[in-house]
Amino acid sequence: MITIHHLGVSQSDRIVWLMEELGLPYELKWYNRKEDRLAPDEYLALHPAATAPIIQDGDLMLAESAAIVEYICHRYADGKFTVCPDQPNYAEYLYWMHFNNNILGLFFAKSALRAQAHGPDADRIGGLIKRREEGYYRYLEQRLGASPYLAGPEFTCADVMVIFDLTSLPLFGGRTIKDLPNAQSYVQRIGERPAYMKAMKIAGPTAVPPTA
Ligand SMILES: N[C@@H](CCC(=O)N[C@@H](CS)C(=O)NCC(=O)O)C(=O)O
Repeated sequence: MITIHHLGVSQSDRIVWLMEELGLPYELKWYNRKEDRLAPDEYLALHPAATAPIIQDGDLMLAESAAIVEYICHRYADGKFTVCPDQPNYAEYLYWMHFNNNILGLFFAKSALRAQAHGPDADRIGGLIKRREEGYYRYLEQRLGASPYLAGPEFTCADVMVIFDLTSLPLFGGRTIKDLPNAQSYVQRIGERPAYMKAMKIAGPTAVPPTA
């Protein structure tokens, strides 16, 4: 059975959500963040990349959300929620599967810039971050005006990948979607999915760790 090593208030909630969507069994191991909001040493020791999420499947320890969701869907669910190269929306699927890393990259750059607000390159880097952030969210809003889900008419792993950026990242100072009506309706639509509601109760940002 797959073990999800879940870091509290983190992107690993998307793996819980995926397992609930697929109806697959899993074991959840919960790790609280430290006072400084970073992962505890016990979590960092799980994998050389030391990022959340991490899953364990037998001897395999796998990091990186996009790799994890594809791995689970292909290995345990006959490719459900994925899009194959011969399908018309394959390119859209790929793009939105990778969107999360763009947003995360900007989020970390913004956080670093906030800490170095008066450095020599602050204006130039700040301008670049703003331009790229506007571009990503402009495209997101445009896409969700044209399509109910990111990869096309059906719910896929691309949706599993992106929701965290729109719901939880703002809790850490990331960009909100208050000015993006299509993105807001999309978040609401996803929020009504029973598996999503269940997963957020178990592992979402306001969930509490199970008592041992
Ligand atoms: N691209 C990676 C990003 C992983 C990542 O940055 N995870 C954060 C949690 S949201 C993390 O590990 N934070 C804890 C820390 O670095 O101390 C993925 O999607 O898995």
